[in-house]
Amino acid sequence: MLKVFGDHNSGNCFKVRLLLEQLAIPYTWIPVDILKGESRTPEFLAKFPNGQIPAVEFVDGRRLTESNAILNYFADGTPLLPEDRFERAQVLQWMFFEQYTHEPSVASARYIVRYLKRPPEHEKVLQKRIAEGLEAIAVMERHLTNNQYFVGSRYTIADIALYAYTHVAHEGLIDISPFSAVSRWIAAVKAQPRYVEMGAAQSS
Ligand SMILES: N[C@@H](CCC(=O)N[C@@H](CS)C(=O)NCC(=O)O)C(=O)O
Repeated sequence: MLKVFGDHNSGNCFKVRLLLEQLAIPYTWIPVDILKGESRTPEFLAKFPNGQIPAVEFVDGRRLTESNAILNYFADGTPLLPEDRFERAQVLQWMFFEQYTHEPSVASARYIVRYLKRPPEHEKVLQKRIAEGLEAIAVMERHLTNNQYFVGSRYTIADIALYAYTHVAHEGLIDISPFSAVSRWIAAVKAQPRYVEMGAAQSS
């Protein structure tokens, strides 16, 4: 069976789990504790040289990393990745935004608070990440004020990529409640068929 190496509390890993659940693709979840260095062992690095999760291993031995690359692979040929060439590029546009602008601030603030327990020596960086995170959420708000979803008026993997850390942004002390369009969109993602909560046990 397909193996997914991940951490149930990681947003990047949650993206993969949410998509596999929504597409009803069976998989085995293999927990990896990054704080214990389990993604940096010689065995893990031999399989996945970048030493990060999520990482997937197919039955035939092929492997894939980078959450958004994994989403693109599994969503290909499904309604969650548009066939139209321009819309596909728009999906990538938002996924690159997520990785370059959104995740480094929103996920990083959450990591400092939730995983590192907000040590005083990280406070300056935390405040910077919170400010940057709010700017990223404001970009989403501007788009979602006039659009129901990120691409093509329907739910795609661009929504999954951006939802993962946005819906838990408060865990990094980023308050998204003033952003009404983002809040409405979060409710719309939660209402999607076969939605699962982050951190929940795997069902397949
Ligand atoms: N760009 C990567 C980021 C993956 C990433 O940052 N993974 C974190 C957990 S969320 C990790 O493995 N950290 C452990 C480490 O870097 O040693 C993706 O989207 O998959």
